[in-house]
Amino acid sequence: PNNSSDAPHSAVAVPRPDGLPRWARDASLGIFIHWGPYSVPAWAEPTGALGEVPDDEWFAHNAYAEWYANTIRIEGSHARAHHDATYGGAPYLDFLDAWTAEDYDPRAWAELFRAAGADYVVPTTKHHDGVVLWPAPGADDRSTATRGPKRDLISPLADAVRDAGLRFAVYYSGGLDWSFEEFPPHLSSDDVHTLRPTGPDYAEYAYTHVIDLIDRYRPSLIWNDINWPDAGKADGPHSLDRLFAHYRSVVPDGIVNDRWGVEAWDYRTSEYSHGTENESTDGWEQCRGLGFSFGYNSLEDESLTLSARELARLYSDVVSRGGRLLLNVGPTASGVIPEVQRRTLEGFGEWMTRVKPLTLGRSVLDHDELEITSSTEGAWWRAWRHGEEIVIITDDAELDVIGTPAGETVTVILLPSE
Ligand code: FUL
Repeated sequence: PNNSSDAPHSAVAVPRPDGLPRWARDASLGIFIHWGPYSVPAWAEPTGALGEVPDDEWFAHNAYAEWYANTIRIEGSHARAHHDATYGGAPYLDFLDAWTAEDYDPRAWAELFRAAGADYVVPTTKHHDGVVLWPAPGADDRSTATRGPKRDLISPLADAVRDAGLRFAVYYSGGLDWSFEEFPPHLSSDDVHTLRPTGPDYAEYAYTHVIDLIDRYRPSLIWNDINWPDAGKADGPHSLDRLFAHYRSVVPDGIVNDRWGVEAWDYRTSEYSHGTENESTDGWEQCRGLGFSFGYNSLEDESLTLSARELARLYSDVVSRGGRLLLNVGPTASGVIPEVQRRTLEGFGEWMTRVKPLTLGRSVLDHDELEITSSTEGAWWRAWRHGEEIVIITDDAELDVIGTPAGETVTVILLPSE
């Protein structure tokens, strides 16, 4: 961080000098929630995973339903054609008014996440469309508190999540805000980094928002996205330094991710196949949806959604490599977790009742240190250390462990069958 200011707040240290707090080291599963006006059209082309679709194709065919407001602005895109045919080309913010959240039951969500084995929950409080899900200062014209659901959607979730024994965190899009000022649509990753609000007005706006989130909800993690307004990176009344200092004073064991556009983070992130170079750093976290989107995409059926077995495999892989999985759910506009997603979480949760306790205090184990045999060709397995015990997750019932580095006890757990 820029710690050069003389002001007393400049002593803030990001990352924390003593590394990640205990809760974040023990954590292995977060639940991301992308919920917004985009959940009303709930439409995107399921083109593939971020990082696997070429950049010059991604934006016009964006698989992220939460990018709908941008994708429909791209001439000739299928999303534009869909939007024109289905909604007569209506202004995007009409979806905010159409979003009622009438079935929203944060306690049911929190219970589902707890049962899935989650440690923390990260809802979007403002995504790139600029719509705020809480009574954010200066945003009444684009807030769920005044339009659409006509309520603070974040507060009851914070309470429900904490009552279920999980940590509460927030996502905030500091880099992009399509409501704050006009920009041409983003057609490339370069556009994302150059066509964004960066001036002092927006720096103050975003700063005030995140301070408000900290004071109201005391989040255990602030997951900023894309970047931070450049004017807020320098010293001044709305500097990131001040923001971090305030955060540390209100939430002493709170942490921040790595998307502030400055050299300041408590841990690094990856997203689908993007940023995988970060996956060897201490305390890294991979985020992704159950399908190819974060926001609910009604085109994603079971065939495009991870099964409990696939999710268990992904989770085991991440955990074995020292990471955390931040797995996204995309609720419908009415506030229900779609059946395809719920089924996966429930199946996974059953398996997690055995696995989860074996992840607390875990550490990475060099797979070459294990001697494994199987009658199955190319058996899949992942392993980590848990105290004096070695935990092995495999899809192979024939797998046999014949040697461990120090003769430790071995616990072998099979993946769920489907
Ligand atoms: C990305 C965003 O552009 C996506 O919409 C999503 O929020 C993901 C977690 O971060 O950078």
